[in-house]
Amino acid sequence: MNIDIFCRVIDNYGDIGVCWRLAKELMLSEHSVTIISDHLEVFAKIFHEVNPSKSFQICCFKGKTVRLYKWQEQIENYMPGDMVIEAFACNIPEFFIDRFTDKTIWINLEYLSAEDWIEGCHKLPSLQNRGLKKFFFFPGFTSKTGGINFNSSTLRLDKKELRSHVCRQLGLNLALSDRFWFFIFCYETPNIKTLIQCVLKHHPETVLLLPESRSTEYLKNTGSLSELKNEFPDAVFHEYPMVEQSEFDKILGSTDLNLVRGEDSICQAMLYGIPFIWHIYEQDNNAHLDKLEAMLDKFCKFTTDETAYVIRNSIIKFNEKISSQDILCANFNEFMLEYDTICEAAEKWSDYLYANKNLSTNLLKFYYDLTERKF
Ligand code: TRH
Repeated sequence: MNIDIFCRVIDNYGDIGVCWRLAKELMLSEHSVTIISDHLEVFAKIFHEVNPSKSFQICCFKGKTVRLYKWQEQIENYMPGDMVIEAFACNIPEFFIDRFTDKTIWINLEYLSAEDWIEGCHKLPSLQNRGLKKFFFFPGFTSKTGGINFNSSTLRLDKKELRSHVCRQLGLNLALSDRFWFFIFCYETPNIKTLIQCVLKHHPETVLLLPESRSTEYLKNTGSLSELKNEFPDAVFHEYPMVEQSEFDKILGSTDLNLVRGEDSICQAMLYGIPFIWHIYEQDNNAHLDKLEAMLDKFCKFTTDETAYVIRNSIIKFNEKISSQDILCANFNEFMLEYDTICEAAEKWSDYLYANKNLSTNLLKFYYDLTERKF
């Protein structure tokens, strides 16, 4: 089947990150994918084959090809695919809609949420001009949603092997494999430093993986990084440039703790079954806090009330703008003390998410159900 994915980059890497991950999974299921995006520079950071100066190109990934157009208001002779995915209500160009046939399935891929209301809206059609229908598709955490966006080939690889691979890729000494590993990719907040201090009190020889990112810049610009290096001389603070998304996934899977941010990185972190702290992307009217609470409600069902309390306190407090550093420190300390129990909960949560199948599988099933073809 031919599938088109339209994506506008609002900010950061998550918009194109979600689309690229979905595209890869669809490509590996033998479908022919075209991505149309307005910000190829951002795409090139997570997929190095992309040449941002080209308006059209064909790129290769694991022996499959993907067609890539720079977003434009006209693409001569381009006919829409069988399924057209409009990511995050990005408003696909009129000329393109004009070429839809009565067989075109138009999907509005929404943002991920753990809130219950999405189950009621998932798969609903919304009527458009000319009698066309656009179907809402919501990634989510239950079987009544579109599931989580993940690549079946990269997840659940053996952690030891991943660690050796990451050591080679990032130029880390293999002897560091036995230490506690902490990956940090979040937004700007003083709470990062407090969390690092707490982790390092428990594991002074931690390897901290610090990708080129807003959080690493923040740690450097505020002087926190040099202070931490002085305070914890046995820790390894490893800064490195951004890597391709498939390598990013392997790094997440090789650690003992992930501090991650937008919907794409948090999903991968959860699927590895490793303890995580979610620094959620901030939205107007604190809408993000409802999303965070909703996710915690679901995740915490996989552990005892005591551990749930510790997890909630640590993650919610991390996301508060003005947090007392003493309280945060006490919460993170509890988190580290409960670490083994949190690992068990994270593993169960990951198993549960896997059982709901991934976004690509659920989307294809929806397409085939709609068009009454066999899956
Ligand atoms: O980058 P994010 O903060 O993205 C977003 C956007 O702001 C978006 O508008 C918003 O809707 C969304 O968050 C919730 O965080 P996210 O989603 O985690 O995406 C990061 C992507 O960057 C992810 O696909 C992984 C990728 N990445 C790499 O491929 N290599 C790297 O080295 C790093 C650090 C990230």
